[in-house]
Amino acid sequence: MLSSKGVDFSKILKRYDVELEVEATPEDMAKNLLPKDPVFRKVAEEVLYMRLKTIIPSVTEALKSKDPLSVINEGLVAGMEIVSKLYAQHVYYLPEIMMAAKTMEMGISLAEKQLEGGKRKTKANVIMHTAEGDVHDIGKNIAVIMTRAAGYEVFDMGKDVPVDDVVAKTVEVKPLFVSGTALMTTTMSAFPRIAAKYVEKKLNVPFMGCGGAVNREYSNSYDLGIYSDKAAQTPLIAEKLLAGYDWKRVREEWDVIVRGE
Ligand code: B12
Repeated sequence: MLSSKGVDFSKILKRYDVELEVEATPEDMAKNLLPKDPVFRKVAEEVLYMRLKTIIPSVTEALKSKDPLSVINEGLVAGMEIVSKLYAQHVYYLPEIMMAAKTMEMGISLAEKQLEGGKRKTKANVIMHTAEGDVHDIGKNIAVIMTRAAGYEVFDMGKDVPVDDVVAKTVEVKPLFVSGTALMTTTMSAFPRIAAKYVEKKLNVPFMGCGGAVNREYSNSYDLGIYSDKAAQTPLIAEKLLAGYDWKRVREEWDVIVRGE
């Protein structure tokens, strides 16, 4: 008869994915990344720990002392950025990303209502979309909110948007610029294809290539292409385009525009 006596269980019954995980807990890893301000910290923690039940009371409380855009940027989006870092370090996995994004979106829709209360005349039209073949829209949705909050009329075309639909919408609404989000190396090639169609149709519209799959070098590699790294940078670039900068000047002065360097 088989006996387990004397068996060293530390060497068996192991899940190899778990073995890849780091020792630290999410709490340890997040300690230095969370905002220092206690109000923003509380909101960021709700996202980080996926607290669907308490996000609404926490955001309601934060909105009493902070403006809605800061609650979005410095609380909700800051929390989501920590989640992305924990994912990259194998502390969090896909279910956590999805739950945290849901928590963030609940908070954003509440804060957004207060933004709309003070809505001014729109500055210009902007088109935003996620690339053809790509369903990753969490970052794009953040960018849409930031850009709307900065006073632009955003036409959110959603995800997996065909190249030709983006071009047709551009002809229709004559935007200040168009942004595309690509999280996959297989979908980012839609961006130079869109830009080439603009050139062909003599549409002088800057095309902002964004999302985890692309970098500044890639987005600057085709005519009309400009780059934005974080959703919160969009209004900074948009202001310059509104002031008359063309795509070449945005590229040249990018560090100053975005980082003040
Ligand atoms: C969540 C997620 C999903 C979710 C998407 C849900 C959704 N509604 O978005 C689901 C489960 C559906 C999914 C599916 C798939 N996924 Co996925 N997914 C992810 C994951 C874990 C997180 C992405 C995310 O939302 N990050 C958080 C947001 C906030 O970040 P972000 O989008 O980059 O946005 C930031 C910036 O890029 C920027 N930004 C974004 N857009 C814009 C726009 C403007 C204007 C500006 C200024 C800035 C900006 O601002 C944001 C922050 O400020 C990543 C891993 C990773 N580390 O990125 C993989 C990842 C992107 N997925 C991947 C893959 C392969 C897939 C699948 C093919 C898996 C499969 N085999 O089925 C499918 C693809 C389906 C498809 N056709 O698109 C790969 C892509 C690999 C590659 N380089 O090509 C990744 C990198 C995972 C990996 N390491 O392999 N996925």
